[in-house]
Amino acid sequence: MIDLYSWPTPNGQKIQIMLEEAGLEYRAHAVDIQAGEQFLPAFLAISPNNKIPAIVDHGEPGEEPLPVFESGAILLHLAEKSGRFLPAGRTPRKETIEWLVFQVSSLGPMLGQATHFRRYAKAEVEYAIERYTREAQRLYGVLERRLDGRDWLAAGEYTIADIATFPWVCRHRRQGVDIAEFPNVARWLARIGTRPAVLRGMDLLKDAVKGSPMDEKAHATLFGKAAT
Ligand SMILES: N[C@@H](CCC(=O)N[C@@H](CS)C(=O)NCC(=O)O)C(=O)O
Repeated sequence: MIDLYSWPTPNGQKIQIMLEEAGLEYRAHAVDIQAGEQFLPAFLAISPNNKIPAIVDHGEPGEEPLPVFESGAILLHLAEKSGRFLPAGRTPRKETIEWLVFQVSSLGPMLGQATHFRRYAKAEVEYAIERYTREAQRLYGVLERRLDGRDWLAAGEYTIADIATFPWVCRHRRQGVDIAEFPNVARWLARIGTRPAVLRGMDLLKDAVKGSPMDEKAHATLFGKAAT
């Protein structure tokens, strides 16, 4: 059994999708990051960077519960546990890890900044909007070239690299990206977006969000002094 601590943001949804795809048994717990639940000591004990997602894998009977934080580490852990979505061959495994790391270290942080300055920043900072929107468009160009003649990002099959990337790229509008300019990416999005496990993973915990508006208090919790 796995305890999942999440919130339906792109980083949370990666793990929600993976658990659904791999058919692993899990219990989902909402961590309301807009209400500051990520700063509670019990959550910090599993996720010291006060961010979702995190899991506790209870493993086999007799094993110690294993906490894991950072979405990339969680995806690798779940892929190894389930034996799915991380091919074993030398080159396919290397490619999958490369595109997973590209997502967690380049794509996610930059698309996050584009969204922040376009949608959440209190002041309209033109320089930051331009800088991060341009960077988002450049990164979509990287994906577009990679998906030219390929159905999947790595290894010639659906892997944790695709699972990690999908919940970020499906939010292209708020990142200032016109997906029509990236037809290979648009086709890849459509290919993944109809998978039943992806739909279930994307929907998980959505009801919890309905009771947690993104108001002044939530903004201060996420982006104000409390967040430092
Ligand atoms: N590098 C982390 C990033 C996780 C992350 O940024 N989580 C956001 C939601 S998408 C969060 O928990 N934010 C709450 C906060 O910063 O206080 C990962 O990939 O797991």
